[in-house]
Amino acid sequence: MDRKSSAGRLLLVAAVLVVTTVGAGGLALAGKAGERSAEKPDGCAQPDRRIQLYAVELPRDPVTGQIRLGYGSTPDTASYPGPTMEMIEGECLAITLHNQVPEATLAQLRVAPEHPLGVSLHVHGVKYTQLSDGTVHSGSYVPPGQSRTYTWYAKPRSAATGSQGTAGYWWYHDHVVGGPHGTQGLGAGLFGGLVVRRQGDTRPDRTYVTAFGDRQTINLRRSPEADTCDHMNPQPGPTCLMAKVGERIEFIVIGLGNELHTFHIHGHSWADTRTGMVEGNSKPLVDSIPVIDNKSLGPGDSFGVQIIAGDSVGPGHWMLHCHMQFHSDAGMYTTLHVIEG
Ligand SMILES: [Cu+2]
Repeated sequence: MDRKSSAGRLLLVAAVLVVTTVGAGGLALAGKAGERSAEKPDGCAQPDRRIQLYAVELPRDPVTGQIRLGYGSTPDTASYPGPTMEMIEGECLAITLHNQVPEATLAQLRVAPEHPLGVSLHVHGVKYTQLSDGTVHSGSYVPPGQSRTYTWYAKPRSAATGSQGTAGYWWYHDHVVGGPHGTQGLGAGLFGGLVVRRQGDTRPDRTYVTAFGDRQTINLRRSPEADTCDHMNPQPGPTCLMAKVGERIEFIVIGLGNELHTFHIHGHSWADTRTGMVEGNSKPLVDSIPVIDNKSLGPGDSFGVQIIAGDSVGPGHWMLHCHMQFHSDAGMYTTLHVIEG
């Protein structure tokens, strides 16, 4: 325990040094007019916010015995999926990733002996430079025991330039563990959700990530492991999707792996828009947007859904599942537990 915490302190010191070095380099580059920074995307001279992220080894899967890895805001809170990231358009976020996964574990997951050992952070949807790509290809990964700072920019929408902005529902994941596409890192648990909001967006009361993956899993678990809620006293978490009647619930839905799935919730529906909502009551607008309760999800896809828990249907244990019948039959389902507020 002592050894672990002193190692943690050393890592923290190392991370501070890395951040300082990268920060200084970025400043120097940004100081020269017209020169593009190697560390930061255009429009992101200085991070608005800095956070820490740890990649750690977790206890093995209790059912399959597979190696499990997770990202966490602290080493002790790492999970799969990892912490949900939230950004506002216009924001620039610096994330320092600390690789605490044992070298021997990474070696076990490696599919070719010449592939380097490390973990990384690769993100969808927002802007980043090659140095924050999170690949072996660009050298932007973290060897065991080391740290690296990644910079993400939630570029805003601009009517003037035609830029569509980055608001939406995205995800982040490892791209290095096992092989050049991070397939083994993803399969072990190194993934999480990202939501980029626009100023003025209605904020949900709760956000859950559901990643639909191979072997008929949701967040790498099949039912009954996908739902560990105590029905009398549910505590929200990756394996306990709960809400109070009337709360606005947001799901970040992610397609992992190689197969097609669908996202379906009983008793609830949503508008098929960026946020799952339609603002205003203009009939042409309202009629142009379908209201759905089932949406297809391909590998690498992500989307968001917002619902009002128990809206007109009340409390209950509402099934949430893939509607490919052989997937749901094999355990690709969980429950949204809606309780009285
Ligand atoms: Cu499925």
